[in-house]
This record gives sequence, C-alpha cells and structure tokens, in this order.
Amino acid sequence: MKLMFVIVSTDDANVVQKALIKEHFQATKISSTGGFLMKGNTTFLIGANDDKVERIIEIIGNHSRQRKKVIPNSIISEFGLLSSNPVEVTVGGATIFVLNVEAFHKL
Ligand code: 2BA
Repeated sequence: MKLMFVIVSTDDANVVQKALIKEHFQATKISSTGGFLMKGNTTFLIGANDDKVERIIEIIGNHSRQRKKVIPNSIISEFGLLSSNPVEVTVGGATIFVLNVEAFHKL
C-alpha cells in the first residue's frame, strides 16, 4: 500500500477531488500553503493499493496539468486606466510524493 501526498493549485482542487471520487478513490483534502510563494494550495492525502498509483497520477495529471492561461493585465497610471493587454501566465501543475505504508488501521 502507498500513501500519496498530492499538492495542486486550489483552482484545480475541486475537479481533482470529483474525478477521484468518481473512480472511488478515497482522499483527504487539506488546505496548505506553498513555502516559497506563501500562497494557498491544496494537498490531498490518498491511501491506495500499489496497483492504483499510476491511475491516480493519471487522473491528477488530466485535471491539473500545467497550462497557459490568458488573463487581462490592466496598466493603470496616475491619469486612470491606460490599457488592458492580456498576458499569458502558467497555471496548474501537481507535485506528487508516493510513500510506502508500513501499516494501515481503521478502528
Ligand atoms: P512547484 O514546484 O510546482 O511547487 C508547487 C507547490 O508544491 C509548492 O509551492 C509547495 O507547496 C509544493 N512543493 C513542491 N516541491 C516540494 C517539495 N520538494 N517538498 C514539499 N512541498 C513541495 P511553493 O513552495 O509556493 O512553490 C511555488 C512555485 O515556486 C514552485 O512550483 C516553483 O515553480 C517555484 N519555486 C519553489 N521554490 C523555489 C525556489 N527555491 N527557487 C525558485 N523557485 C521556486
């Protein structure tokens, strides 16, 4: 058995959670904060049989892969709004740790 720590953007957390539930994978969702950006992200704790790990990674990748997004970027001067140029930013992505589980009890 494995314990997976999966850190995703909070923007992707709900779709990842729904996709895991749809395939009957149990997960615990924890609100977390990235140590570098100090921005909120979401960590899933997932206990799973060894043969399910690849499928779980696939599901997470399908719903949180890094991608480009175009967002409005307004330039504001002392005279007010000057222009609104869309800029491309990278969003999403997942960091996944897979650990061996020595024992698992449900009491
Ligand atoms: P990622 O590498 O995709 O990491 C996203 C989040 O995943 C991290 O948020 C952190 O919460 C978690 N994470 C990543 N690697 C980890 C590890 N080895 N152990 C535990 N948790 C881990 P942040 O720490 O806020 O980092 C956000 C993004 O900033 C990172 O994206 C990376 O692109 C960049 N970054 C992080 N540390 C950096 C550093 N020392 N120098 C330059 N860029 C850094």
